[in-house]
Formats: sequence, structure tokens, C-alpha cells
Amino acid sequence: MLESAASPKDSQPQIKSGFVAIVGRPNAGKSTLINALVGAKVSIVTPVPQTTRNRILGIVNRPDAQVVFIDTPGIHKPLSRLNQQMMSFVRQALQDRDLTVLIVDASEKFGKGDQYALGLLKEYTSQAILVLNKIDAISKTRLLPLIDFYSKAYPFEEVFPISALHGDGLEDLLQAVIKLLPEGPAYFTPDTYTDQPERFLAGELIREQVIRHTRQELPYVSAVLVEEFKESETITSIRATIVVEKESQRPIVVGAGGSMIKAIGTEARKELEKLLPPKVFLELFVKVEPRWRDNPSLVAELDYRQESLQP
Ligand SMILES: Nc1nc2c(ncn2[C@@H]2O[C@H](COP(=O)(O)OP(=O)(O)OP(=O)(O)O)[C@@H](O)[C@H]2O)c(=O)[nH]1
Ligand SMILES: [Mg+2]
Repeated sequence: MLESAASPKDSQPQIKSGFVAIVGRPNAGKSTLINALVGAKVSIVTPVPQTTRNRILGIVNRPDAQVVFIDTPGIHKPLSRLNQQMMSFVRQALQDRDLTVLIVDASEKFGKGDQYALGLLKEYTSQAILVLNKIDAISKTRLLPLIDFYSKAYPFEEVFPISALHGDGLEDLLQAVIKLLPEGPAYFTPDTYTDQPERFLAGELIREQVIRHTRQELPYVSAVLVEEFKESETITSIRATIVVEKESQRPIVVGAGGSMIKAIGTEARKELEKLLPPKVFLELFVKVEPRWRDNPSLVAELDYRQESLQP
């Protein structure tokens, strides 16, 4: 029998596709996991909780599937406007998803914050996979009671003990995710791996170094604003401002004789040149903005989706 003419359905082959929200408490390893799954640095990672402040897409492309993972800020009770915006990103991700991955730091004791995270998951009653992360840092005997506890608390489709840091268990997790996703179109072209503009990602890479260098003194209080971002064939020029909350924090970021800001700049430039080869020229400034975390326009400026709507 002759083949019939291609229908629109044939011309866009259906694959397994969908949006997968990665949620969990601060520091559970969400960003480490999304980077490992995507195979690229889409989201910054530090040892400090509340590093991720946005809803960030990391896209895994396979011949038969496109999985759009959504990295989110850690689930916490929001006090400042910044924290409210962060939690609204978590809720948006829980709303927009086809599937949820709840990631738990298996090396930490179960506490109130975990209860709160479970409560949020229940509120959105999503099909969900439980991921127990950091198994490299625990003895195996801790796993069974945890699995038992969580299985009673929520009807998870699957449970995966993993080490996002070492890449253990990730392929099995990805296969389970693909299996649970519906058939659908590819939402992005196959060479796309994130939705973030380079300018935003550049600011994040700088912020990562600010946190890594100053985390003892300034855990959550800085922001990075990219004021200028100029690309040419040979060099990308970036001018950015590190925003802190108090005058007393300026010398911490600057360091003795400018040594700290120089170290931040050198490390950030190395990371930036991986993203924007071959060369990056980086200029950093420090600005004091009292209570910036409650400043609506500054907080809104940190959301790159809003930024792209601005003229
Ligand atoms: N030992 C170990 N450490 C891990 C693992 N995964 C992540 N980490 C570490 O945990 C810390 C937090 O990792 P992130 O990926 O930033 O955690 P997050 O959940 O994105 O944190 P927030 O963005 O603050 O909510 C970092 O120091 C990571 O290196 C793991 O599998 N094993
Ligand atoms: Mg994160």
C-alpha cells in the first residue's frame, strides 16, 4: 500500500517532552543536579543556602525526548520582597510543570523546613519523583528509613538515591523522567540548553564568585547588576556593579588594597571566558543600597524575564 501524504502530525514527529520542576530546600543540590543533567553550567552553585534566586530552564535534548528542567530557589518562608519573589518562582514552576522532582539532602536530618517543602508539594498535587541527594556523604543505612518515611508522606512515582556532585544515578533518573512525560512537541530548538540571556548568566557567574569569596561575612546580602554588556568578535566587555546593603560591607568586597575585588574579578573572568570566548574584559564596582532586598525596582531588575520585556 502506498503511504498517504504526510499529515501535520507526521511533519512534526511526536517525542516525549515536557517541563520538570526541580524543587527542594535551600542547598539540597538542585542547581548541581540541573547542571549535571544538562551537561553545562546553567545555574550557579555555592555552599551557601539561597544561592538560586530565579526560575532557570536547563534543557536536555535526546533523539526521542526533550526534557525542560526548571531550577528553582530553595523552599523557605519568605520575609523580604526578594524572598517573596524567589518563592513565587517556586510556585510558578510547580504550576507549570508536567512532573516534579523533589530533591532532599539525605545527609541532613529531617526538619521543619522539609515538612514545609512536602506541604508545598501536596498543595500542587503533582506527579512527583523523590530524589535523595548527597549519597556520597552518608552511610547507606540512612537511606531505607528516609525512603520509608517519604513514601508514606507522599505517593511518589519513583525514588532515586543519587549523588548530583559525582553524577551517580543520574541516567536512571533521566530515563524515569522521560518515561513519565507525555508525548509532545519539542519546545526549543535542539541546540538550546537554557533560556537565560548571556547578559543575565554573566551577572550570575560574577555573583557566584562574590558569594564564594565573601560567604563568611556576607552570606545573602549581595546582588550583581550588569550595567554594560558589549560583544564584539574578539572581546566581550562587561561592566557590573556589586550591590551590598551597608557601608560596612563595602570594605569586605573591596578587600585590603582592592585585593578581594581583584580576586573576585579574576575568578569571574575565567568563568565568563568559558561562556563568552575568546576574551572578556570585566570591570567591577561596588555600590551600597540600604535594604535593597525590599526595593521593588531593584528586585524586579534581577528577574531576567522582566528585563527582556523592558524596551
Ligand atoms: N557531597 C555532596 N555535595 C553536593 C551534592 N550535590 C550538591 N552538593 C553541594 O551542596 C551545595 C549546594 O549545592 P547547590 O546545587 O547550590 O544547591 P541548591 O539546592 O541549588 O541551593 P539553593 O540554590 O541555595 O537553593 C554545594 O556546595 C554543592 O557542591 C552531592 O551529591 N554530594
Ligand atoms: Mg540553586
